[in-house]
Amino acid sequence: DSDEVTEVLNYTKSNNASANEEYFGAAEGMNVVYLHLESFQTFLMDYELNGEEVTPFLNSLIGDQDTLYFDNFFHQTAQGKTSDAEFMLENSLFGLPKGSAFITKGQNTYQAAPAILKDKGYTSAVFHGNNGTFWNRSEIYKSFGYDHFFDIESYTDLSEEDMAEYGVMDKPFFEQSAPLLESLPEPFYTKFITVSHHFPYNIDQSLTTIGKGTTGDASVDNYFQTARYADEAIEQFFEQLESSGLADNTMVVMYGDHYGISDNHNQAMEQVLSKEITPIENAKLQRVPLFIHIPGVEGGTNHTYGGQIDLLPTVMHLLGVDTQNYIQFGTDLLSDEHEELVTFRNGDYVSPEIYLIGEKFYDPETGLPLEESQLEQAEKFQEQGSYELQLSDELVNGDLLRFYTPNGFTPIDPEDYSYQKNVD
Ligand code: GP9
Ligand code: MN
Repeated sequence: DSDEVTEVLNYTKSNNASANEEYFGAAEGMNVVYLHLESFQTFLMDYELNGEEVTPFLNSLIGDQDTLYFDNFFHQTAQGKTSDAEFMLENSLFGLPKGSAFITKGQNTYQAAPAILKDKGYTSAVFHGNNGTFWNRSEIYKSFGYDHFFDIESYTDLSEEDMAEYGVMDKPFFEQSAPLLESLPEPFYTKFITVSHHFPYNIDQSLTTIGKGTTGDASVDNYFQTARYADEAIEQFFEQLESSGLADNTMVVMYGDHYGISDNHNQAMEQVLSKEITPIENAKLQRVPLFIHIPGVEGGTNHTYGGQIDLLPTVMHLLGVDTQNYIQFGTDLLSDEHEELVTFRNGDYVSPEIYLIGEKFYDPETGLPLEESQLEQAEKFQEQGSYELQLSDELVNGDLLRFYTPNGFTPIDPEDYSYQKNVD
C-alpha cells in the first residue's frame, strides 16, 4: 500500500545522484535510438581472432569523438535474460529473482521511459523481428506506454536466408525498419532488438566474413561469426541514419543484454582469452558493452563501474529530464555522485576495489581474499545491495507504483494501446 511505497521512495530519493552539469540536457530534444546488442560481451571489443578484429565498426566507435564508451558496465540479468535487460533499462527496477517480470508482471503499473518521455512530446516504438508475444512483449509494452510495436508482422519481404532462429536477421531487419522509423513523428524514443547473434550462433556460411574460433566448442567458435555479422549490421544502421538525415539529431545508445557464453564454456574461454578463468575473471566476463553516441558531445572511454539498472537515469539526464521524483534504483553513470556498486540478481556484487562472489569478498586487483581493514566497507555494500533488491522486489511484486504518481507524470492506461497491424 502507500506506506510501503513511501519506504521505497524514501530510499530512492536518498540514493538519487544529481546530474552532472556538463551532460545534463546534452541530448535534449533529440531522438533516441536504443540498439539492443543481443549476447554481446565486452571481451569482444578490440578482441582479435587470428589477427583480425571481430567487431571493427564498434571498435571504431571507441575513441570516436561523439561516443561515450563504458568499459566497466555489467549486465544484471537472471532467468528473464533479454526481458530482464529490457525491464531494467525501461524502468530502472530489478528483474525478479526467478522467472521473468515481463511475463508475470505484465499488467503492473509502470513509469517507464516511453511514458516519461510522452509527457515531453515523444513518440515511442519498438522494432523486433520476432513474434510480438515472445517474452509477453505485446502486453507489457502497453503498460510501458509504447505507442508502436513493430514485430515480425511488419517485416514482409523475407527469404529463407533472412531468417534466424529468433526472427529476422539483423541486416534485412534494419533495412526494412528504415521506412518505419522515418515515418515516426520526431522526437522519437525507439528500441531495436537484434536477434542474429543469439546462442547457439548458427549462421549460413555464405553470410560470414570472418572464420570460426578454433577451441572445438561449437558455440564459442561460432560466436565470432555472428558477432561480426551483427557488427556489420550496426554499421549499416548508422549509414541509414546518415542517409535519412536523422543522424545529426539522434542519440544512439547500444548495450549488450547479457552474456552470450555461459560459464559452462569456461574451458574454451580460457583458450580464447589465454588466461585462467577464476571467479574474479568470471565476474569480469559479465561486462557488456555500453555506447552512448550523441552528436556534438565529446566522447571517450569511461571506466566507471555501473550496470543496466543505471541506464535509465543516465539517459534521462542526458535528455534534460529530472529523475528525482521517480522511483528508480540506478543512478546516472555520468554523475559525480554515482556510486560504483553493481549488484547482481543473486546478491553478489562488483565495485572497483571489492568483489563479492559466492559469499567471499575479493580484492579484484590481486585476486586474493579481502584485507580485514576493508571488510566494513564490503559488508556495507552487501547490505545496501540486498536492501535495494528487496525494495525493488516489494515494489514489483506488490505493484506499488499504483499508489504513487510522480509530479508531472501522466499515468498510462494500457487499454489505450493496441499493436494490431501497427496503424493508429
Ligand atoms: C527473442 C529474443 C531472445 O525475441 O529477444 O531472447 P533471449 O533468449 O536472449 O532471452
Ligand atoms: Mn538476449
